[in-house]
Amino acid sequence: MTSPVRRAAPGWSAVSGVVAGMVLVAVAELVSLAFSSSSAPFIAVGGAFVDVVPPALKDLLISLFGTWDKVVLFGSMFAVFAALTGLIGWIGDSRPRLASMLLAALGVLAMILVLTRAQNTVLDVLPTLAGTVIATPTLLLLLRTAHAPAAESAGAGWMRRRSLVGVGAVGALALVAAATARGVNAGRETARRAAQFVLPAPRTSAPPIPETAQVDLEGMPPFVTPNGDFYRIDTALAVPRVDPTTWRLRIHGLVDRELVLSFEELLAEPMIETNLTLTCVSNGVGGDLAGNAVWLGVPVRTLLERVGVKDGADMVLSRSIDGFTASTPLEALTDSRDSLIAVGMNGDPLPAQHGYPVRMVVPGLYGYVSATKWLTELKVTRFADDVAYWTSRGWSERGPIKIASRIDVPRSFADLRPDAEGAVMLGGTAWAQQRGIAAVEVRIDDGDWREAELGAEVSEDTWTQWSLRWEDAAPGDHSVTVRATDGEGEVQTDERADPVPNGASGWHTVRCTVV
Ligand SMILES: Nc1nc2c(c(=O)[nH]1)N[C@H]1C(S)=C(S)[C@@H](COP(=O)(O)O)O[C@H]1N2
Ligand SMILES: [Mo]
Repeated sequence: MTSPVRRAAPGWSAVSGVVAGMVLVAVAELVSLAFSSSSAPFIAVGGAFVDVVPPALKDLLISLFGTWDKVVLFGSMFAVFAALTGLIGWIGDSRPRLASMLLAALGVLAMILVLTRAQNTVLDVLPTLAGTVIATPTLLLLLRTAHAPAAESAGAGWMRRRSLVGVGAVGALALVAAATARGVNAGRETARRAAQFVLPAPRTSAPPIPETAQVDLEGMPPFVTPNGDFYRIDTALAVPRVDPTTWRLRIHGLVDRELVLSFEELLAEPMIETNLTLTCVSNGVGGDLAGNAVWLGVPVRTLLERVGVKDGADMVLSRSIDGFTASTPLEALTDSRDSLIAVGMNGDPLPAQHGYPVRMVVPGLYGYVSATKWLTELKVTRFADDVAYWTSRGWSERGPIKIASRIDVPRSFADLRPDAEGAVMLGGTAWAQQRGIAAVEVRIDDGDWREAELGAEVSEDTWTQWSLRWEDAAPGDHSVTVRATDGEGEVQTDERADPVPNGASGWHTVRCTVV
């Protein structure tokens, strides 16, 4: 039998490529539901990408999209993947065999990246392998469908190509279903596991938060950030799911006695509670990548005492189950501050996104050098010998938090209506963990600095809210600028610095109009 003469149809062939690519991802996503989330090719490839992104680009993405960065990343990956597979389909219009090889090569590349992920094993390539094995012959079939026999009428051709659209639709549906199932699964799992343990009572409770810590002004953030509103920054594209029944914390390195703790053993340790404001080094001037919570956990100090730190150590490299690492100066974990191996956040077990079941929190240091989530390992070491995740990507090896102050009310470009006496209320937040906030000053336009009123200070490690009654708010456009002074008398500098490499500095200014 000779095959009939077929007309080229590059457009439809490109569509075939995109559809076959979708089949690959959909199958892999569905199969990966039975494996770990990091076995899904999109999550693995995205994760690998995140690991090689230069710090300036990461910083730009976060400043542009904030915590939407992951959505943007997945969207862009999808667009690139569609373009690539479209190109492969287009090539397949004249060279179908080459096209199927290129698609298989894409699959193999994804499998290699899956294997590079810290938490993956060889088995985790199976989802992508299944997707590739099914998608490659599918592409050949679809390419044949795309090509119309020369004798065929336009109507008959459309009928046949409808099957192409059909496969595409089924693929898209499967993808959405797999993604939804993953989300629902993850939520259920965490809820189920969280219900499995009761937070122990602290030996020392955090001091109660006086009502006056909260400035009573509409638009002010809550003094204690609810868990659901707490900013989230990490390199994990799928939230790692850690099973507390098999979880272990290993403390090793320059120690006298290595220690491996189970979750149960950790919970049996005396726990303390602290009020602590976490801050991200990527937070720009006036930004909201900071949150305040009550943390429950075991002081790192007591565990380090137990293992016995050897002379010469000056750093602890904490490691997450997903391979992320942070380098914390040893001193910050052994001095009198309350650095914690934390299990509780605002009275609940840690939410999955914030490190369930165990994370570290350290007063005074940016999160990237201290606040390791999904914690599994502490290695006592030296800065000279080990380099942490972000340090190898251009950020400083040490990250003490800089003084910051922010205007929360009004928002930029707000229209303000003065009260009966011609005054407008302003408010905001300031922090300088480990030093505390001694004063906040506000300047209207080029006027003199005015002393703001401070909300009650809860601890030197928590943020302080401030307010100012702007008495003579004249109609027109104005700028409002804020600066803080820390407990050691250091006045916040107006010198602008980008977040890279060790945190932003500069004064926050908001423009507004009094009407
Ligand atoms: N495993 C892991 N832990 C991590 C990170 C990460 O990428 N992976 N990011 C750190 C950074 S940069 C910050 S600012 C804090 C943020 O903690 P949060 O998401 O609970 O606010 O987590 C830290 N811990
Ligand atoms: Mo961060």
